[in-house]
Order: sequence, then structure tokens, then C-alpha cells
Amino acid sequence: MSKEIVKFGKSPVFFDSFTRRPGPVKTNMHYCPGCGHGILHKLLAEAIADRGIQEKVMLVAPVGCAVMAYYYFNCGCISVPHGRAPAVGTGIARVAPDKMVISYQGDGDLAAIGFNEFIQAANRGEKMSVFFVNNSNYGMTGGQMAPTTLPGQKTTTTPYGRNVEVDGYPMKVCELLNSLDVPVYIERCALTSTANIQKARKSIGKALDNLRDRKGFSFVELLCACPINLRKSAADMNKFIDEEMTKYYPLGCFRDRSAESESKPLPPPPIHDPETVRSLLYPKKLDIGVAHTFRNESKLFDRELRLKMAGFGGQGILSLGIMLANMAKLRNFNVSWLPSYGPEQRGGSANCSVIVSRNKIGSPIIDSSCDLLIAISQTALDKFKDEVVPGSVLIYDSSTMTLPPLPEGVIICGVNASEIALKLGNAKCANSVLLGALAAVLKKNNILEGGDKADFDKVFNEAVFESFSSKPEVIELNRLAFVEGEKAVNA
Ligand SMILES: Cc1ncc(C[n+]2csc(CCOP(=O)(O)OP(=O)(O)O)c2C)c(N)n1
Ligand code: SF4
Repeated sequence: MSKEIVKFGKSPVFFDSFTRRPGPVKTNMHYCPGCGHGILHKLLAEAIADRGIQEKVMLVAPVGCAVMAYYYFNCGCISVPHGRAPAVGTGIARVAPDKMVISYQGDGDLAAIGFNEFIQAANRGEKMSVFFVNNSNYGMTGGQMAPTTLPGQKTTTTPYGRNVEVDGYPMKVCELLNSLDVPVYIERCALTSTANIQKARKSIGKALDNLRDRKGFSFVELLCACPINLRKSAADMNKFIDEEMTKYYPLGCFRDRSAESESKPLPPPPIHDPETVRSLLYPKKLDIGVAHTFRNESKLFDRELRLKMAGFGGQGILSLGIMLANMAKLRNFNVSWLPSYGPEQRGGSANCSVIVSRNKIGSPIIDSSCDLLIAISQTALDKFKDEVVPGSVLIYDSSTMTLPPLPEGVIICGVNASEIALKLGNAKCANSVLLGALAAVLKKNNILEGGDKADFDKVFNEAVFESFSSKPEVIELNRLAFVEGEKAVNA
């Protein structure tokens, strides 16, 4: 009986010579002998060629030995940082729905650093097929423990074997994935015996069919050899996979909804009118501020000014700092704003430091003397009183706080900001009352001189207008609060 002899050549999806490789040798592979990646590369390249989708494939391979796929596959290839393949793949699938995204990831990559991105992409049912190389260790970096390392397995970081009490148990990615609703196809294969490799070939084909037919998220895990790091011969490596790894990672199909899943191509991405995008990103500039050449030459700004605001979260302390920072920005000063608050944010202590300077600002931190302290809680005042030095201005809420001993020469101003704000009908405008009080103190004590006096009020109005341009009633309220704060000090 005559048999047809079929001659298998190299898949056309592989380059003839690996021109993308650095260095002079452009013809040979550089996976280690016996490495599972080589077998998977071959199966994948053949499956892509069989389906005629080479021109459409975008192969995303992150750091790890997977990253070398880029040198061999003659299709769209992107090398991405460790763990980021499903995120990059999502981007490609969404902006170029005519492409077919393959994510090719190692177990350190997918099950450790990139697990969240992977599981979220799976849960969203992204149109991609993921091939997961489980070789039970971090191969490229020299055989460290991976999430998939077996209990008792020695690696360079578990020289006495993986201790499940300390290192946890191996992660079963197919099983975890199978708890989600949307993935279409989930299978685990092994690249060991010829029979297993043939099963893997089918499985890879199915994942690519689903990709081509836009059926949704497909996943194939492949138990693979890494003989170099596991220090085993090719035969012992296969034995380890077949006899030890499959105990934790049983082979088989966990889910196959390929037949009943509908083909759902993603629509082309929306095309945005560039003018609309520009107006959203850069709203029409309000007619405020000064020419970019303007430089305030007043003596006050010969050195940098260090301003600190402190109180409780929720009192508007951070916004007060932002308002002052914006005022400085509108007059072309360099400015930094550094907030500091506890984990509770609302109700806990909060403060911010603002530095205003004509020159570059070295550090945004104020931890010794400051030129201005606005304190609106007793705790805040007690905490920062030592930063107040002769010549500093201190503004505090006189209705609720008592003054601790302070150095001679501090310019002190108590103002009942919260009560004034409440009378105006909104406690939130207390910070503008404080800024009004500040304006009055700076003018009264001739800290601001000449044109700067009037300009302080003007730039406050500009900053309020800029911050609340779409809410005229809030602009009005804050202007009023500022005036009332100024009046309270001058009364
Ligand atoms: C953000 C980041 N973290 C860590 C590394 C170091 N790093 C490079 S490859 C690798 C391990 C890859 O192991 P795995 O994903 O299992 O792939 P394999 O090499 O075994 O195929 C690590 C930790 C890196 N390059 N970038
Ligand atoms: S280190 Fe392991 S995974 Fe990487 S190429 Fe070598 S055998 Fe393959």
C-alpha cells in the first residue's frame, strides 16, 4: 500500500532568517534546547498559517522568554513590559477591531505581576486568545519560584522546596478563569508526548478559530518544559510534567462554548472630531492672567514665599491652598502645592504647603519656618505653631481656637471664618473668607505694596472665575465671602 509522503516545511509565519534579532547571528533560535516555547512557537505559527490570518494577527508578548517571539514571527508583534500584555492587547483590539490579538504569556508574567490585568481582560470578554506557558518557574531570570511552582519544588528562590505554609499553593489559572461568566474557551494541554502535542495543536487551532470568528476570550494553558532551570534531561522533564505537574494541573477542557457563541465583531472605534476633542482638552482660555512676559518685581517676591494651611479634612484647606497656588500661577510665578492628609481624609487632619517663587522651586516641603500659616483647627495650630517665626502672618479661626504662646513679631489675625460663611448660607465658602482676611492683613501691614494691593483682589477674582467658570452662583458666593473676610479684619 503506497503512502502519501507529506513534507512539512517551516511555517511561512516564521521569518526565513531572524533579522530582528540583535547581534550578527540571524539564522538560529535562541531558546534553550528542549524548551517548550519552541514547540508552542511552531504549533502557533502553523495554526496561524493554516487559517490564513497572518496579516491580521497582532502577537503581544511580554518580558520573559516569551518576549523572543518577536524575533521569529513574521506578523504584527509587540513586546510589552512584564504583565502588561492583556492591557496592551485590549487597546489594540479596541482601536483596531480588524486585527486579531494573541497574548502569549509566561506563568510569572500572567499569574503573578500581570494577573489582575489578565483576569480583568477575561472578565470583560476581550476579543483575544491567550496562550499561557506554564513551565513552573520564572525561566528567563534564572529559575525563581513562580505562582505555578509545585509544593516542594526546588527553585533558586526556594532552595529547600516550595513551602506552602509560607509561599502558598500553586495557582490553577484555568480553574480560576472558569469561575468567570464570559470566557468562551478554556483548556489545559501539555507539550510532552506526541499525543499531547497533537491535542495541543487542536486546542490552539480552536482558540484561533474563535479569534478569527470574533467569538470572545479564549485561553489555552500549556504545561511546558524548561529543562535548563529545572536541571532535567528532556526525558525527565517530560516525566515531571506528565507525572507531577498534571497532579496539580489536570489536563482537559474546562469550558468550550465555541459552537454556541455568536460571532460579535467589535464596531470600528468612534472617530472624534478633532475640534471637539481640542475644546474638551483645552477649554477656551478665559480672558484672565497676564502676558507670559510679565514678571512681578516687588521686593516681597525677592525670595520664595512659604505658605502653609492646616485644619481638618473637609474644611476646604486643600482647596484654599489650590486657590492661592492658582493666584500665583496667574501672575507667572513658579508654584508648588503639596497636600498632606491622613488615610481618613475627611475629618482627619489635613494640611498643604504652597511655595511661590520667581525662580525654580527646589523642594515643595515646608518643615521649618513659614511666611504664612492659616490654621483653622486647634490641633493644626498646636502642631504647626513652631513654624511661625517673627514676621510670619498667622490667620486663625478666633471663634473656636485659643492662641498658644508665639514668638514676638508674629502678625496675628483672628477671624470667625466659619460663622461668616454660615451667615452667607454656605459653610464651604469659609476658605474665601480666610483669603479675604489675608488680603486685609497683607494690605494693612504693608506687606503688599503699591499695585500689588489692588492686584491681590483682582487675581483672587480671576482664580475664582477660572475654577468655577461654569457655576456663576459659586463665583458670586466666593467673591462675597472674600469681601466679608476683608471687612471683618478692617472692622
Ligand atoms: C516590571 C518587571 N518586573 C520584573 C522583571 C524581571 N523579569 C524579567 S523576565 C521575568 C520572569 C519571567 O518569567 P515567566 O513569565 O514565567 O516567563 P518564562 O521566562 O518562564 O517564559 C522577570 C521577573 C521585569 N523585566 N520587569
Ligand atoms: S530559560 Fe526555560 S523557558 Fe527560557 S528559553 Fe530556557 S528553557 Fe525555555
